[in-house]
Amino acid sequence: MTDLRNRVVFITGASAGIGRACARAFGKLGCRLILAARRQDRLDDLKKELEAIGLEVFSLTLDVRDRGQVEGAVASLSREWQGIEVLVNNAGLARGLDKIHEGEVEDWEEMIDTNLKGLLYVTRAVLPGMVKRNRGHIINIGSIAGREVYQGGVVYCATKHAVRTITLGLRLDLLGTDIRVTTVDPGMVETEFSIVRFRGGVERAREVYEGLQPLTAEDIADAVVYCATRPPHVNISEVVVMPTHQAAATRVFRRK
Ligand code: NDP
Ligand code: 8X3
Repeated sequence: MTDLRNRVVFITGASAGIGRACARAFGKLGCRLILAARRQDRLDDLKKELEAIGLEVFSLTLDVRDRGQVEGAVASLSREWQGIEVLVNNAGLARGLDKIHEGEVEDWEEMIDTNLKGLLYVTRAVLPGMVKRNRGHIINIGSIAGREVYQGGVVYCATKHAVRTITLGLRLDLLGTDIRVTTVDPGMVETEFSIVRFRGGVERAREVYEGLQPLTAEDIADAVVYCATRPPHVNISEVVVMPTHQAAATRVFRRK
């Protein structure tokens, strides 16, 4: 097992859902946590909660779409926070479920800027330090949307296919280093994801999970921590996690 006690774990999108669950799960291992997201109040609450159990937490109010902000934030980390051991590239979102010919270009741009460009900006800022230290682990949160395409989800799926390509490419570019690269690709997880996708449409979001037991954010955090804690010579390349009653993105069994 890799002992991550006192190691620095940097999680993007830590203010909700999978990112927040990862923060708590790595916290249980005694990691030091850099938590990034745009909603500072959420980060403050989580920081307080984790500090109350004795953890060291550094919160970064950060929009991953803003390249300057990302570069500045990583460059200005103080010495004790610089040695990032695990980067969880989790920040991401879907907007809308429209067919391409009816889609909103602004929605496409937001998804591409966040899921693809944002992930690249953060990786570009953090990775040189890992290469220099010849240690580290990048864990990308992909999706089954990176492995299949569904109607109305083309641009979201394209961004997640790109994440998968980046994961595969990173593993090639980092060959010969001791840095590990993993993608964790979930099916349906009940978080704020669908509420964000439908711009606050709580009822529509609820229908997504109706009649089936979706994954929880904690289920995914569990998989992420599993990957991060394997012995250093073991790289879990890909993990696909689905609810038992989901066979594919749009193939689910729902109890009436
Ligand atoms: P949530 O909406 O619950 O959480 C998304 C997180 O991403 C929030 O913390 C949000 O923080 C952050 N975020 C969004 N945009 C930005 C930004 N521009 N800069 C910084 N942080 C940002 O959704 P999930 O937890 O479900 O999603 C996490 C990841 O999991 C995403 O990459 C998603 O694509 C992926 N995923 C989700 C699945 C699901 O069914 N839920 C399935 C497969 C993959 P804030 O708004 O405060 O910035
Ligand atoms: C989120 C899961 O099924 O909406 O990545 O693509 S899905």
